[in-house]
Amino acid sequence: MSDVTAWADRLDQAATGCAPVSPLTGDGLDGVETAYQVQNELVRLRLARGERLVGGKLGLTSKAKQRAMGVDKPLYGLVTGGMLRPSGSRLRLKELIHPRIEPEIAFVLGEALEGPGVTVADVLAATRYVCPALDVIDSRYEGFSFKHLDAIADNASSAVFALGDDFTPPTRDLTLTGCVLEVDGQVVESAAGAAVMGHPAAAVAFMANQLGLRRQRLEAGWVVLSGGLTAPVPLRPGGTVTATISGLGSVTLGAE
Ligand code: OOG
Repeated sequence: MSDVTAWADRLDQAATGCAPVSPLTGDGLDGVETAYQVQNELVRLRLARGERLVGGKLGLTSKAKQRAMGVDKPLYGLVTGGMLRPSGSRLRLKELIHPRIEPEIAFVLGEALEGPGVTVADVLAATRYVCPALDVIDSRYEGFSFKHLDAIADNASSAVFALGDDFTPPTRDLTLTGCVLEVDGQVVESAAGAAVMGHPAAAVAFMANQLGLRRQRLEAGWVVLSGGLTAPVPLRPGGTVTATISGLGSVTLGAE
């Protein structure tokens, strides 16, 4: 068994068994390409269990997120249908390791985007709708502690996500679009769209251009989560988290 397969199996078992593992960089993971190969294998295992690829997600695209995790470079992951929950759902915390939740702007693509050279304008032209999203991240590493390569291999800590019920064409200025994150009705974080790489569509362009290097692309119909606008907050039993994004509506998840 190659290192890539063994590392992907280790992360997959950590997720399915809710038992965190030590970072792969401590076990010789070296190089961005190998880390994305582990990610691809991890996603392949989910697809082999009958899941469907529905899009992508960015990670570590805002200073707030980079500071919170001590990692200063963005990365991307892939999201499957099994990760999607309707807004208003309650998650069972015993099915997760140590989940945290963060607000994001999601893009629903009407056309495929293939790098290199994809710009913010290209992303906006290819986008059919934007909507608010909550991204539940659940690092498979002990103590939620990792390096950039570990998080790439772990598919950007992806676990569960929810989209708001309203889908809006991308006509407003997303740099100035405000976001408020509430836990049990109390505001805990806030940000403007520009917090994500100066413009959330720049994060989508980054993913398309990175995929282009690996002869992959963002497909028409995919949803792309552009990365946490704020620092993440822990998801606690009995808690309800709501993200409201100006002009786009809101999205809620609870935990039990
Ligand atoms: C890795 C990336 C998570 C984001 O938006 O920053 C992410 C992590 O922080 O666990 O999706």
